[in-house]
Amino acid sequence: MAFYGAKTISLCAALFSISYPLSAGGPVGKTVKIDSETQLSKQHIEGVASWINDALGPAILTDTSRARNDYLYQVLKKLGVDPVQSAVSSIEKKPDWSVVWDARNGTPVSISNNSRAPLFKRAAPFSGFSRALSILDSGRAFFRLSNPSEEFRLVEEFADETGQRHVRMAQYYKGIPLWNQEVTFHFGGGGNLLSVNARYSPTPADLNTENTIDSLTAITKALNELFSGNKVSPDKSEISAGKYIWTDNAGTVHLVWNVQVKRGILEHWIYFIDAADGKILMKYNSSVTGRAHKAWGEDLTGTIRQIDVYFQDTSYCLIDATRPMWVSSQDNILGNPYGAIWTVDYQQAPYGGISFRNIFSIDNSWNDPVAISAHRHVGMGFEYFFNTFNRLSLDGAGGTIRAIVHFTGSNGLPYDNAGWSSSGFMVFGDGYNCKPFAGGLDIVVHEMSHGVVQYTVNLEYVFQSGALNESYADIFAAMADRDDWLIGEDVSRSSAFRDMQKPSNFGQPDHMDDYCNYTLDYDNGGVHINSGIPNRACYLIASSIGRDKTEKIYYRVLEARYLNRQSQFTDMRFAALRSADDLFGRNSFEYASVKKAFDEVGIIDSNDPPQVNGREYIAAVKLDDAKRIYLIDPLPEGVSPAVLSSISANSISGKPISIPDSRQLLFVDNKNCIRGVDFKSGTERVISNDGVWSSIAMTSDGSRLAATTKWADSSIYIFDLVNNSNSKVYHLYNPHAGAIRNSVIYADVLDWEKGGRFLAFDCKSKTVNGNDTVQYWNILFLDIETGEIFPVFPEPAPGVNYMNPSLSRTGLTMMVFDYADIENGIMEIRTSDYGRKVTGRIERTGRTLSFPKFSSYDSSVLFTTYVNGDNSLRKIMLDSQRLNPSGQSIEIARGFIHPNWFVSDNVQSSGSSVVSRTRKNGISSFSVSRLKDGASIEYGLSGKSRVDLHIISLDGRMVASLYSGFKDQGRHSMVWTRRAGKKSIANGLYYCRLTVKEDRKNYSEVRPVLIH
Ligand SMILES: [Ca+2]
Ligand SMILES: [Ca+2]
Ligand SMILES: [Zn+2]
Repeated sequence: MAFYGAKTISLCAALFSISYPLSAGGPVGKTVKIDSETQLSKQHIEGVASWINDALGPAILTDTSRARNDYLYQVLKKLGVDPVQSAVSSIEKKPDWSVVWDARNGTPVSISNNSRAPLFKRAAPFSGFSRALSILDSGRAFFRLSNPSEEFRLVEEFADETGQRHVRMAQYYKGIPLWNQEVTFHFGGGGNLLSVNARYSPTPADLNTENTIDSLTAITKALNELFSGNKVSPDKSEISAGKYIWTDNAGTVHLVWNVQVKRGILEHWIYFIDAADGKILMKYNSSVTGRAHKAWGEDLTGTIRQIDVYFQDTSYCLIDATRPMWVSSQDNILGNPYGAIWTVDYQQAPYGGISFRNIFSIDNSWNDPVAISAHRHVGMGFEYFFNTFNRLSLDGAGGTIRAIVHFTGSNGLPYDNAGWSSSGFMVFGDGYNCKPFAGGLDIVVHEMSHGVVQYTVNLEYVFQSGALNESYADIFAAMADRDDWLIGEDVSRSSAFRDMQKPSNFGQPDHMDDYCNYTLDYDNGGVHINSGIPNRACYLIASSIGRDKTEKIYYRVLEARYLNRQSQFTDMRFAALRSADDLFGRNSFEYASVKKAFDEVGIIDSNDPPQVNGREYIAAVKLDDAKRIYLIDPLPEGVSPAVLSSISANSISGKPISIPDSRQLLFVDNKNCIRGVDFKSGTERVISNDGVWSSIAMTSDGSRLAATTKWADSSIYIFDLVNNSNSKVYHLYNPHAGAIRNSVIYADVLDWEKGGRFLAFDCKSKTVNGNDTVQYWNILFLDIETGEIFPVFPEPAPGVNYMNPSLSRTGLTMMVFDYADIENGIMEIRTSDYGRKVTGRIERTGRTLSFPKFSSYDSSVLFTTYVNGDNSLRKIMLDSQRLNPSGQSIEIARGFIHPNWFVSDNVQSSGSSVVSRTRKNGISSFSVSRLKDGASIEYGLSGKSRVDLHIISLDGRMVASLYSGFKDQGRHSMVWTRRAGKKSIANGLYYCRLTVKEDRKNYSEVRPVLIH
């Protein structure tokens, strides 16, 4: 048997010679390159690029995800300068914990345990405060504190009804309080730490607390400023001063005099005056000038309701400042409140633009029932999400919820609808065909839920993903307004808008067989129509397991991000099942109920992975003498491995294979040439016969190929296959502050971020440690638009190596990589979400580099490890955060290395896609022409059928039924005028929908019609 990498393990040998003698055979090592200063010329690169372009054909360029790059750029920029980089190494020791950091000062603001906390039946007596102090003390470096027990004082400690114990502490330094700096610990009944939330400062050790101005000087400063040019004397004012350590918005601490001046009943000025030089650092009129009040007013049902309003200056307005998200000190409450529920008035202003004003009352009497209903219903919606899911506001972060009432439609009439704006507010019209929309709790929660969806999985508002967005809005609407499954029953002048129990009551399909394949110009592809199908699935689940469990399953899908922006109905099935699995287990009745419900509406398990035609396969290099590439079926009952390449792959390189799309596989052969294998035809060809290449990676749109050479040339070569003259050599450098800039020796593994602008790579670098020159591996990002290089991790400590990065396939800021800490003998696969600055651990790999790769949907990781003298190709499922595993790894095959996932429809898959279902249409013709106050309609039928003709508003509500009944084969026509129905329809654009039922299947077509 030939052991893989016999010549290539010198790094490994070097790595492990410190703590591990390298055993015979040995694990896969890192690339060793020829020591050479050789560099290819730009001219040469352009030549290669044009060969590749010829060989591959034009780039597909369908990917529009470049927009993400700005975000990624910001993330990377921050990584480069952020003091919280050290987070990675601290939390690496505790992979069960997630930490969110204060970007200003590098302190943790949230620490939470990812694993389920053990349950304790009875609370054991313990002091949460001393436990909290000892945790702070044992993690001084992590918390950035020097002497926690002197720096924190207890504010309150209490146990709640579940037995959890909560400890709130205030921060001090040398006995001086830090202004509003707090840390709160939460313990389970057994004393186990559950979570921590905090806003505090690192110990301000550099702060000079001596030689300050005295309090009188500070007070004089404040009064001079406040009363300058003012006739009112300070005599009537209440004045106090106290010494604090105050943190400004940039996170810098100052020793200050906090001077407070109360003047009259409306002013309470707070000054922060630098105790060193008397400078006024900040001042504001505290919220004492305004106060939350209760008020009463009549709502749209004629009932007197209690609401929460806000008093400031001389009047009251509809700002609810009583919610737990309310921010106590803010300076523009009437203009832009934080953490409020804020109802404002559009005043029926002309359509277009957003102009609104506060709804005021001088004497706290209220006489606008629309505003009262809106304010109250938004409050109830807030409570629904907060009490049911502990969700703080729509964005989950306490953002103000804005509702605009008395909105105007584009036809100049009162808006006959309600809406959510992606800018983060809701509008409610007073209605024309309908009653004022704010009067429906389900309508209000429907719009709020669009906000919750936007701030979580942000489903794109077209076709199936849009229908899922609509469905989610209806689902929470029906959960908050829990007495029925109707939507809009309190607003509609007939019965309702939609019925989740029986969607067909309002012209919606309730089974995939009746799915309406509308084009984008009709209701964004039927988002308000086809939502009937997932709506009914939800209803069926709830009728089996109850609403309480159902809403938890649906909310977890959002919270765990089990859907993507373009998720389809089948993905909703997978997501709901996954969520039910998390909450109740795979063998539970709840799981089975979810499955049954989706089956019943025809959203079936198609065996197709979501969003892509085809299945996931693996291509890997077989570790025999020939080292050819094989196709491996990851399914347990799948086909056995089959040869893909006739030529040996370059197994010395860290990444010899790149599969940008389902068309073909590129690889570097053992002569350092680039070759391609076409999946469809099976043909193999030479793409570059240069004989110099080592690792390759192509962008998913096929527009760029990155490569390294066999030389230690400190370079990455980018072939731009769209614009050849942009092909370039990037000379690598070390971006860490204080590092030797030209200390990068060579790069090995390459991987593109989904958008194709940023390339992650690992590189061998050198550093000086005392008298020794030490070599180590690190992971960096190259921005190919600017040539800038960003670090992902802090400069590795001695003995630490970051290697073999693989990035998220779906556009998350996720990376999976090999981590080797030689000093401490740790070798493991780790994950990092460098956007959120959290890390996880996948698996310890003993002494093996694993070359991990995300699967096509980031749901699992593929890697190799060295087991019993052979390389085991393994797969491990990830949890919802994609940070930690959700189970044990399983072996897929033996004797393979360098695995790569890809999706192909090349091999026959066992199911058919739900969305691609084809069917014949019973409608042979359909035309609608406009008449004054109506329309003339003509249509043809290919057989005797049941026919429904409806007028539908732009958002899919049926506003008039023109005909329902059977019609014979042939042509039919009718004239309809709007006065013919019982109720009138406002001027505007509508759709005429013709639905034909044949063989128990509905076929629908729509035509626009202007009614005027
Ligand atoms: Ca109701
Ligand atoms: Ca309802
Ligand atoms: Zn909606």
